[in-house]
Amino acid sequence: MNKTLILLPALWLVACNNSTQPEVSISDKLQTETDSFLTAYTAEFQKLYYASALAEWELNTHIVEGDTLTSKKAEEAGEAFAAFTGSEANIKAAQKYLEQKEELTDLQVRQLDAVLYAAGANPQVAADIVKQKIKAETEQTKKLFGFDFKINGQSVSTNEIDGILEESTDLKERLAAWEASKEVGAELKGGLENLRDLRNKSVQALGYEDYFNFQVSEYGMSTQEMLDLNHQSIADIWPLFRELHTWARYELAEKYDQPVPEYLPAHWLPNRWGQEWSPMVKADGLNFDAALEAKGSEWIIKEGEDFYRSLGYGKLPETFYTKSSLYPLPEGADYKKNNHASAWHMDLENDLRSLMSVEPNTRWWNTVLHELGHIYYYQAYSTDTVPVILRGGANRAYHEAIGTLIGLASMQKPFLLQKGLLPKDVESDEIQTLLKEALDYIVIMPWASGVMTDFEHALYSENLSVDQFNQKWWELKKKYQGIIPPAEKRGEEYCDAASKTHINNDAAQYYDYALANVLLFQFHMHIAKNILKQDPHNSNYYGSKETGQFLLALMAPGATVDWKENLQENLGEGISAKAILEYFNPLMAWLKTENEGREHTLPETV
Ligand code: X8Z
Ligand code: ZN
Repeated sequence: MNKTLILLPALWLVACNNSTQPEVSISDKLQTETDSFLTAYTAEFQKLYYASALAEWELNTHIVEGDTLTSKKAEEAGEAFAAFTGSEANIKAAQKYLEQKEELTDLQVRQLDAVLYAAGANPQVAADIVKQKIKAETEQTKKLFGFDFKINGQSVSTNEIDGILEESTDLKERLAAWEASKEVGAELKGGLENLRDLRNKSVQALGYEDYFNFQVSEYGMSTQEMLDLNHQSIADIWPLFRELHTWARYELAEKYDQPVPEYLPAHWLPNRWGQEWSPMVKADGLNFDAALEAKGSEWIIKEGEDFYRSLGYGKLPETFYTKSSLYPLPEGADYKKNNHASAWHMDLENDLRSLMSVEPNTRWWNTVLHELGHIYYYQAYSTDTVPVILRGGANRAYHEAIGTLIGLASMQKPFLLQKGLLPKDVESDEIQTLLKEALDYIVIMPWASGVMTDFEHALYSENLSVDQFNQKWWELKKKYQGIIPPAEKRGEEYCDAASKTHINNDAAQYYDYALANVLLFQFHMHIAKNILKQDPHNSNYYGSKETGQFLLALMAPGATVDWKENLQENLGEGISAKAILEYFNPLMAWLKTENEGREHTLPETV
């Protein structure tokens, strides 16, 4: 995830009115006053943001059982940031200037809106709730990432669990790994219920309907519009997903030598949440795990940087390498770290870091490129033309799209051949390649736009009862993903939703990934067809400065622009699933033939 402008709160400020000359127009005077307010606000904001990011970084990279000092520091820094951004003085000042927004510049209005949005997460009127929320969030992070996953009493890392789910054909072993991965959810259930209430109450104090609505509002959309957009995207890709689901049931039944199940048992799939299924395709010419293994983890990161540099971007600052936490902890370490990948814009300038546990395999290759996408995005808008408080994506989905786009490009054959990651004489089957891609990029859609989005909407906007958390979760998994629990029922003693990182620490934003997926195919089709003039299924971005410039035009303005306008300007179209459908269109005919005579268990429409 992208750890920027995550609204961590307030000193108060008085805007100074230093201009009284009569020849200055009202508008000039107001603009000057607004600028002084924003300058003073920004300086304090950035200082407190950095302090809070540093403390959060420590909390996420050095988790020691029984240590309370690190979390105390993180809470204090979070409270200082919350107190500043949520202060009544800042809210009043921003509101006062916005009353005369016609007299202000667009950039000033955007910054004042950002001041109010930042206040929304931590309003001083709800100071006690905000304090409790910060504490509860810190506790949840510690529990989530300090959790000791165990299979048959033996501690295992999440990388090891993922390895079993990707590789093992032993259903007993798979079940043990899947069940082990869910234990953490039960532990986090109470915390999630508490956080739901605290998150809702914090934002309601400033007039948002609930926390889901607060997060959606950053897109300039209503809750209903966001739900509609997500449901429409699922409807658009549903016929293809339904074929993939049918294909997967038959394929996996054969692999495990089992009868074909009506729905997919969760432990059959190569991912803890069934969100991406591409490891199911192991065709020669598509598998470069062995090549990556030989190159090693450091090489993957350097090669990732090299890819971005080939597009015309600069070197990463030395501190990226010295301050990031890029690899798994050494065996026997007496502390733990956050096991989910993220990118951090620590000071909203040059202190750029990533938190990962890179191992040399395809999954991490993609994740490295994804995280570097965030890092290069941070660099793109850390310029004089983008005010510090607008250093975010045009929207959050844009931020998620860039790195995943480069991940997609980096898996196409011409690039892999150029890098020597595939042997020169490799035979590859285009349909198998497309199938492998669809098992990630199509399969994630009903998960992200459906299961995650509807669950968090139910949680925050509909106040889902705590004794229905797991029931709701599995109802949505079945409806959208066609996935069922390994055994008859997963009762309310579990909380499988809370086994997903974002449910705990990146709340009510997961549709970002679904929208990113839709957008990135729009970007990709444009790049392949109009810039590279290559087949979108066999393209090579490497070395294309023009592609770099195109992506820079999306990234460099940060949040100083309206995302819908930016999309129109750069692509001449609005957000639409047309591109992703066009890309995967050739696969549909193949799947239909493969699935002929097979029973489809998902309905024709969702
Ligand atoms: O969380 C991530 C990134 C960090 S921003 C690794 N992703 C989602 C996930 O893992 O659930 C990337 C795709 C979906
Ligand atoms: Zn991300």
